[in-house]
Amino acid sequence: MSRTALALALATAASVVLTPTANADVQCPGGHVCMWEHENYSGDRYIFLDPPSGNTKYEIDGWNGDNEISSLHNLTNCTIVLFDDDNTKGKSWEIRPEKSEPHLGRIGANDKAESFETRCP
Ligand SMILES: [Ca+2]
Ligand SMILES: [Ca+2]
Ligand SMILES: [Ca+2]
Repeated sequence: MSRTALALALATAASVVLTPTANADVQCPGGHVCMWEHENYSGDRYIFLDPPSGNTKYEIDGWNGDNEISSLHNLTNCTIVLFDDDNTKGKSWEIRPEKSEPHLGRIGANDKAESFETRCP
């Protein structure tokens, strides 16, 4: 290996090390809304989406997420509104743009959400 190739290889290795290496299961890339089964973005990631502009309603699956969501990443410029019941009905909780909530219980919403709406510019 030439000196240049070695330097390049080392630089590549260094950049790989510097890249955030979060567990794939807890990943939520920029621009996405992610919701997890457990607190601190753990357990199953039931919701993973890149919401369009405007207001969009979503159903949380009855077997995979209803009354189970415990933490949420909102890496968007949208307000996320969680609803206690299906069809965006019932009590609601607002998550502001670029806000994440590792303990939805702090706003009284642990294991409550059954549907949600994204309100984007
Ligand atoms: Ca839960
Ligand atoms: Ca509920
Ligand atoms: Ca639901």
